[in-house]
Amino acid sequence: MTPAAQALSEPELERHFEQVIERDQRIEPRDWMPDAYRKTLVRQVAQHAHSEIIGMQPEANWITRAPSLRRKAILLAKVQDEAGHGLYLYSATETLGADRTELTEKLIDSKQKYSSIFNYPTLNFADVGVIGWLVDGAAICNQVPLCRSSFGPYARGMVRICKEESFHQRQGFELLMTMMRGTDAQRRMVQDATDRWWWPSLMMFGPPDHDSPNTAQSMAWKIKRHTNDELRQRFVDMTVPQAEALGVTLPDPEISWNDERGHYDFGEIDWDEFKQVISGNGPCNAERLAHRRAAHEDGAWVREAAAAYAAKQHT
Ligand code: FAQ
Repeated sequence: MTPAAQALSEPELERHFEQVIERDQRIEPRDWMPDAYRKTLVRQVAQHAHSEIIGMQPEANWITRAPSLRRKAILLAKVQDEAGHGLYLYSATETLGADRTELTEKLIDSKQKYSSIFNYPTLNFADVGVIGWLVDGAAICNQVPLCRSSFGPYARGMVRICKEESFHQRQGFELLMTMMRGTDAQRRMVQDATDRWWWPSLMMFGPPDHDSPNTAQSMAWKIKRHTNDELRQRFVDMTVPQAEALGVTLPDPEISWNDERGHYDFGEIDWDEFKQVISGNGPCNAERLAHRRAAHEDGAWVREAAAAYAAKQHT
């Protein structure tokens, strides 16, 4: 807190915070903020960071089996980008006073969530393309508005992350276009991957608005700029024409243009499946966490060596 702010009473600080939000300015780490604002940001940003790190696993599964050197180099770079996104986001939580080691422990002890989407398996190489197209596509739809989030470090981090995610989405689409121009077997692989990833991609946007405990307050604080359902609709509207251009069928017979609403209608999401996945019972939850836990333990010597080296610099 600046010396001038230190002289203000709590109600005055609160009024100042509200004015900053009203004027669409940014809250910065040293500014006064309500405890609940800090807490919800740490929750959302940590969960976002964990998602980027756990999200490396499904695609990394294909690095050693990529069909060409070019595809391997692209995939390797993409997976490394996700690690970078995790690091920017953990840094943003540290500006809020969180401790990255503690957050990692909460992740591997299943005390904090990560995105439901990364609990599904990647069964064939078309999954890599479909993750780029649908998963990065959904991530961009959700994250572009976060570039205007009220907390400065999060909003600024998101600008760079979104640029990289846009590139990821295009690489996924390009891979799928190439496969769709290939053999019948390749086209079947793309359709199969689309069938498996479509519904989980819609779940990435979170529960429906009437069942989303955090949305109203996060919107009032301008952490979130749109509701879960608004962003999900935006994603469907953007993706249906892309599926047509690719020549794949989205696995939902209820998708149809609604002239009156000016949007595509779509079918009911299986919210029971979503609840199962976020409570740890998805197809790959146990595998993803076991892998993350093992990587953490295997990296203990690196952390110790880095700490010893840092201590030496101070003597
Ligand atoms: N999965 O009240 P709401 C990526 C939880 S990054 C798991 O609606 P909120 C890049 C929620 O946390 C993908 N949990 O919550 C990439 C809350 O739990 P809690 C990650 C979910 O925060 C691509 C409870 O349900 N992106 O893909 C999910 O207002 C390719 C109630 O929900 C972000 O994290 C879910 N899908 O809205 C990487 C973006 N949805 O803590 C590798 C930032 C909800 O109260 C490869 N986050 N929950 O127990 C957000 O925009 C928001 O946090 C939402 C949820 C929209 C995800």
